[in-house]
Amino acid sequence: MKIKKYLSSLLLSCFFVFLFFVSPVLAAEVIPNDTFWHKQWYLRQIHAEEAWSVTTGSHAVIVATIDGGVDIAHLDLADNIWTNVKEIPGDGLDNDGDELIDDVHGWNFVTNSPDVRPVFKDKQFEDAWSHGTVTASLLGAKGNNDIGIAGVIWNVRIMPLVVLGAEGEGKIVNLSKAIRYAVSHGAAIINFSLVGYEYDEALDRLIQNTVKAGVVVVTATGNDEQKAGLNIDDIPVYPACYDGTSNMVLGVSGTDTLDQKAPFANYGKSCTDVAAPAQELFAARPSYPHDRERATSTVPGYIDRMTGTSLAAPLVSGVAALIKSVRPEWTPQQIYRRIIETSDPIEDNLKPEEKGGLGAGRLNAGRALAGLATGTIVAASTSVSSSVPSVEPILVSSPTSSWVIFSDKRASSTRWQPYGLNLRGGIQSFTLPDDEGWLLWPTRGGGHAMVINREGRVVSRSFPFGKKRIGSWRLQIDEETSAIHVKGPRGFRADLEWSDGKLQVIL
Ligand SMILES: [Ca+2]
Ligand SMILES: [Ca+2]
Ligand SMILES: [Ca+2]
Repeated sequence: MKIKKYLSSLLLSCFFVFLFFVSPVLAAEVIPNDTFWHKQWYLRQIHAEEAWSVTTGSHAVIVATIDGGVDIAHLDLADNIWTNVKEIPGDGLDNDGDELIDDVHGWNFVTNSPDVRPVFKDKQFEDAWSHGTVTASLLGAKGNNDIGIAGVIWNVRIMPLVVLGAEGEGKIVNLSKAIRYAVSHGAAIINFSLVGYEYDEALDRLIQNTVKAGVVVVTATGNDEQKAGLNIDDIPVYPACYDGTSNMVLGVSGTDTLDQKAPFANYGKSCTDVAAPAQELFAARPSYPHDRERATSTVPGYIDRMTGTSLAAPLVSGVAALIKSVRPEWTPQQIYRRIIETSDPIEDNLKPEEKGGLGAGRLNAGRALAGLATGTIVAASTSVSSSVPSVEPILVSSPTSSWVIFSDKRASSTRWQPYGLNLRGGIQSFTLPDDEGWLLWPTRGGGHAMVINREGRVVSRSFPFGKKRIGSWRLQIDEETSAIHVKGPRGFRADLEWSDGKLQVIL
């Protein structure tokens, strides 16, 4: 009897190994479907695809961008913009009692208004107009949404705090107000893509206290085109050099496509901790045209060949936010250390006078996130009878996603995300009889059951009980009756069989 044979051999070969995710077996990669992914060389440079196999972020993490105005309605940003839920929009009242009226999506400290969108002054200040949108998008443009670009973190809440006006300049008093706002409204990370050259004792103290309160502070080291980058050991820049007695802020210098120092990037041993791509980056810009000529000469809402350490800082902030989304309890110093220690050394690429001046090296998101998954790897081990013993599927499940890695120790690996990025809960697996492969079964929510063969190919997918299957589902083998049972919510029960290359419900 076919079912009987199948089930008994299934019993013999079914074997689970539970491993805690200590270090990744493979460098799994996630490639997003965003239109301009091919232009995002800088994300490949920092190994973002490997980081995304651990996490693509969480809306629990709030990152304040203390910067210029942000186009919060941009299709690639809108989903990731922070909302102050304690404030009722447009009622002319200060509902949350922070003395700011209608601060629903951050605050504009330049105009003292809730409108955080950038204002265009004239062509000369076009970079200032796009600055806040560019940095926010590099950090946290919605990833894998078929639109535009992917940010370093795909899911996050960006709190736009505007301190730079239409000419790209701002006042320290507003910077301080913005920092206090970020802390009191729950930001875990502050990104500064700005520098000043004047030391301010009160601001120094405020930043020290901000970091002591558990907020990560990431800041660019700045640019100087005339002098091919200043040595900030000689001419300190702030906030990058508000390090106090321990390393309180993460100073970020800039690199190019060849992991050399970007020509304009400031550098220096004392205040630079790490470097990240800063030259010729593709990013989002405000999606509304400021004039007709410009609107027809660029890709609407996006801009290419952006340059400056302002771009490097949000890449680092994005990685800090990815870490924070899987390790919310980590202190700023733990996160700094992680980013510094996992960066790729680039000393060999530096000129003699630059050596030691770009911190520990170029940001590596993949290494920074490696081993930080909060889920477990469930390895569906091959049995001794496997015809291809070097190949096995590894099921990875974390609170934010689940996927299958197909490992071939002889060569490369294949990877699927068969259940969608947002599946919560685990996957059960069963070895099929006669070396046919594995049956993978999502234990919660929707998603199809899937069969993969020994060569790692998907041979069958099905929704045995409909796509809207919800709740907790389990496959169980009944040893007495040799039947495979499905148990679902509210007492649902059914039996399954694998025959003719298909998973079928036995009616
Ligand atoms: Ca308010
Ligand atoms: Ca996108
Ligand atoms: Ca530092």
